[in-house]
Amino acid sequence: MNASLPVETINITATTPLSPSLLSGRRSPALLPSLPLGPCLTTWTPDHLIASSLSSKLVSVHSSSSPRLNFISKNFTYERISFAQLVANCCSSSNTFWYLRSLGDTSHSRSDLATHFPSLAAELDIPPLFSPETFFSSVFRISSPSLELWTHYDTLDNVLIQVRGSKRVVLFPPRDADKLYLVGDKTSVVDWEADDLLEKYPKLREVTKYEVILQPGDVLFIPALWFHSITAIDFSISVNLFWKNLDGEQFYDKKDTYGNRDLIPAQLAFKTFEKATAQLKQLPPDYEDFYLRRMIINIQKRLDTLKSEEDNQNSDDRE
Ligand SMILES: O=C(O)CCC(=O)C(=O)O
Repeated sequence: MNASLPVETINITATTPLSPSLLSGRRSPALLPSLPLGPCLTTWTPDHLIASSLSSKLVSVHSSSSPRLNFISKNFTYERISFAQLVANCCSSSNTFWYLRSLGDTSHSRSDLATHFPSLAAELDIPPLFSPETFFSSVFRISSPSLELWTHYDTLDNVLIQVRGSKRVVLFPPRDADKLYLVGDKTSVVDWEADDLLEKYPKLREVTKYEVILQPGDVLFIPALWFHSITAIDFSISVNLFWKNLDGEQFYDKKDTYGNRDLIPAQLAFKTFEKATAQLKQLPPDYEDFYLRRMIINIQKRLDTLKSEEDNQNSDDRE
C-alpha cells in the first residue's frame, strides 16, 4: 500500500475561529488540534468516571478475546454491565478487550450524552462545528488499550473528539470504495498489518491512505462516506458528534440509530439493482454476462460525466 498521507490540519486562531462554517461543504478530513474542550480534559480519569453518579448505569458493550473487533466474523459478544465495571475492565490488564459505543435508552435509540450521561456531558464543552438543528447524536467511545474498531463508513458527517488517551485513525476516501474489497458496506480486510496483505488484496496498492494520531484535546472531522479504522493506543475516551450535513430530511433513514444507514435514494437504488440483476438471471449465463457488462458501461458513463463535471468545477474555482 502507498505510504500514508497526513490529514490536513486547521489551526483555530482569531482569524479562523470555531464555527459551523469552518467545516460546511468540506468533503475531506481535517484535524483541529488542541481545542478547549472544558474540564473533561483533566477530570475524566478512570477514578472520576467510576465514582460518578453514572457508575451504576447499565451500558451495552462489546467484549472480545481479540483486540481487533471484526464485524464480518463477529468475534465479539455484547454484554450489559455497569458503567463503572466497564471503566474498570478497560483499565485492568486482562486478555479481554472492551469497547463502549453508547446508545440511547434502547438498542434502537440514538445516544445523546446530555440526556444519557448528563453529569459527564456537563464537563465537555462541545465545539460549535455544526448548526444545532442538524444534530443527530453524541456518542461515548470508551476502549481498552489496543482495541481496534473495524473499518467502516458513516453516512453523516461527524467529529471525533479525543478526551483521554491517544488513538490512531486510518482513513480512505469514498472514491476508493471499489478497491477496498467491500462485503455490503464493510471491507473484508481485517488485518491491515498482515505480511501477505497486498498478495491477498492487490487493489489496496492503489488506495490513498490517510493517517493521524489523536491526542487529548484533538478533534478529527470525518466526512460522511470516508472509510475509517480506529485503534485506541491507550485506555481511551472519545466522544463523537454526528450531524445531518445534507439539506433534505428526506434523504435520511428515520430508523437510523448509528449514523451509518445508507441514504434513502441509495437504498432504493440498491433494491432496483437487485431486481435488475434478478431479471437477467432468467437468461442463459452467456446472455446474462453480456447484459451485466452493458450495465457496467452505463454506470461507467455516469461516473465519467460526474468526473468531468467535477474537473470543470475545479478549473472554474481556480480561475
Ligand atoms: O473512536 C472510535 O472508536 C470510533 C469512532 C468512529 O467510528 C467515528 O467517529 O465514526
